[in-house]
Amino acid sequence: MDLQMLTDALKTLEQGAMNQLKQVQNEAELEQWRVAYLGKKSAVSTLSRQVGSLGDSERPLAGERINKTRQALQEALATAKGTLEESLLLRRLETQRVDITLPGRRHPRGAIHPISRIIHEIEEVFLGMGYTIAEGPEVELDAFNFEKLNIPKDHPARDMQDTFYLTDNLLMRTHTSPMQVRTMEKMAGASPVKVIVPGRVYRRDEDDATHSHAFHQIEGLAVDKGIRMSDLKGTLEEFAVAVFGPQQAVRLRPSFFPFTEPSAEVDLRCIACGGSGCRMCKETGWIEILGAGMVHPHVLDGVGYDSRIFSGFAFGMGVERIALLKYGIEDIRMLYQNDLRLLEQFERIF
Ligand code: FA5
Repeated sequence: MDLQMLTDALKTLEQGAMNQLKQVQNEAELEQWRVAYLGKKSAVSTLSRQVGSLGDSERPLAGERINKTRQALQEALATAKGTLEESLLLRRLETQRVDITLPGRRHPRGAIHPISRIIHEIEEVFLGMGYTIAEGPEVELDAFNFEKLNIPKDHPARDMQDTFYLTDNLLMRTHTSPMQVRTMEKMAGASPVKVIVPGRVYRRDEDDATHSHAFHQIEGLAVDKGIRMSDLKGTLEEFAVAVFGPQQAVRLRPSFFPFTEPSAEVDLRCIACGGSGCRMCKETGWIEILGAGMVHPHVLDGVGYDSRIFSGFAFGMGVERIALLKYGIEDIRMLYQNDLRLLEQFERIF
């Protein structure tokens, strides 16, 4: 081996390396190339170990040429690496392209159910009139649902409110009126009482367009000295105007409830026809929404209010009926079917 041979070998080596580098397609191949041409066992390393066998005058020159070759290879490696990374990045950008003009993914958001909505709305109206809100049990004692409301066992009024019994004395409440008794017993003769009670109630009614076996009521109760029937009417008129608008009117018809005297059924002027008569109001111009009356003296005395000093009014409204009227829904069953086509019409509040 002399300097000339070494120089030729380096030249061939460099040419071969450069040609091969052009074929490199990916990082693994580039690494193989690096190990082959610049690694410890590469041809360059082998040649550099042979420098020792050259004469003194040739050795520095040989070292210099070897270094030059190594340097050329290293530079080529760096350039190739840069090019490769760039092309890989371009390929990735091409395949993983993000279309920023695509519409975003919609996250479904809930809306308040029309029944809850109308309950909230009615609560707001009565809170504004100084009422508080209470809730009572849906599984109720016969005593509260009937007896203390002046409906003894075997009273014919029970027929109108048949229900689901758990035991002889325990039943699914048929109305929110038991909360009249519970509230007054808790207040034990103190006044004034002004409370509304929203909640679910149950009856053995056949389901149809206006009846459900489970539905909602809002009970109202006001007890104080000197409360009169005109207070009841004024309160209900204010409620009707707040929920249905300034044109709304209410009508009281004589009725019977064992726990109120006098008693009334309260009608709203028909929302659909404005009172002229249509299918919705069965041509009467009015739609019944609640039962009401002056709290019966027996009930007051039974819960510790002296009926010679105190008087009060109470009402129980059917929430579904009010929702049907307010939102123009034709069948009460639509409120329970969870059909999104109906529910999506209500403004999303969350
Ligand atoms: C009562 O339930 C009495 N507790 C109301 C009351 C309270 C009177 C306080 C006096 C003093 P009634 O059975 O009429 O009354 O029902 C009241 C309202 O509930 C009805 O006007 C109606 O709007 C609604 N309602 C009654 N039954 C059903 C049913 N099966 N499905 C849907 N709504 C009903």
